[in-house]
Amino acid sequence: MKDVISDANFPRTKDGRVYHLGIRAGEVANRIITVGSLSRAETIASMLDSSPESFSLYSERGFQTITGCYRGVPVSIVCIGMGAPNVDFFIREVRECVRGDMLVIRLGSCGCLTDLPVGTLVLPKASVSVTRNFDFDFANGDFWEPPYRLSKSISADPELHNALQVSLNATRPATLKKPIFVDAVNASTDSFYSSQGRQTSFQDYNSNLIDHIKTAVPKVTTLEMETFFIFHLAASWRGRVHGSSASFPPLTTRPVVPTSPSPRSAEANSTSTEAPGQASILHEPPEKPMIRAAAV
Ligand code: R1P
Repeated sequence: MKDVISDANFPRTKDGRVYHLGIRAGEVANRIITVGSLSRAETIASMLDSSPESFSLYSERGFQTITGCYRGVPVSIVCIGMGAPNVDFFIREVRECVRGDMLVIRLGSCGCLTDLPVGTLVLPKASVSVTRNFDFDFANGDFWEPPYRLSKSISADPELHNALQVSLNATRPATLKKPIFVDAVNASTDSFYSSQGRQTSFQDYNSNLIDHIKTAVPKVTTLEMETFFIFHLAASWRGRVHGSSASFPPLTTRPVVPTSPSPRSAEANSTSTEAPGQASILHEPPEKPMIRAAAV
């Protein structure tokens, strides 16, 4: 982005545009639906009033902001892509472009850790985060550090959560027979792979992670990558940012987590390309309990 004013704390262009979303005051509404994919943003935007004409901006950094009115009420749809860093750009930069309260609802997809039917709409009342512990020695194994950390839980904004539930119940087409589930806690992860328990070619020490999350977090139901970070920032900003979330489990009711043999076990057993000692390096020590059980 050109012509950035050199304010290291909060860079903007000379005409007042925030650095990553590319918008400025007047181009984003206080009521925001955030999504991860452009097609989802466009589908929702197609429901906006035809007049006044919507504003739309796709930033150099890949954030799409569409602002218009729904039944006369100003609303924005912001496509942020995935993960905590993008949530951080989104919440902080929009916060600098609006006055008064800022209401954020995430509409996204998720994995489901229970036997809820695929297509159930889940509105989590709280979320924890699951993050990779960078102090754990992933190359050699580590008896002293846990490979993942679970945070304490943080609640959705209760008023927005209730309003969303009431509104969805009132407006859901009768043909949609799947329930809306609200007695749920979400877990947001910092990786789609390691901290969601997927077994890949990397040594992630995560074969018992899903079971650990289910044991440590009462009512944990969904697994995705943004909700916790929205709830956390909303709660941090002196009560003027309100966050809620609704997710659909799109494909499976439970992530597939093979227990054995894992790809790296197979790798360890294949001696042809191993350096001396590599098999023992690949030996996985018993995983210690993750550091903190989440209190929900
Ligand atoms: C990973 O594939 C993405 O899908 C889920 C996760 O939170 C992550 O963003 O949500 P969305 O479909 O809403 O992006």
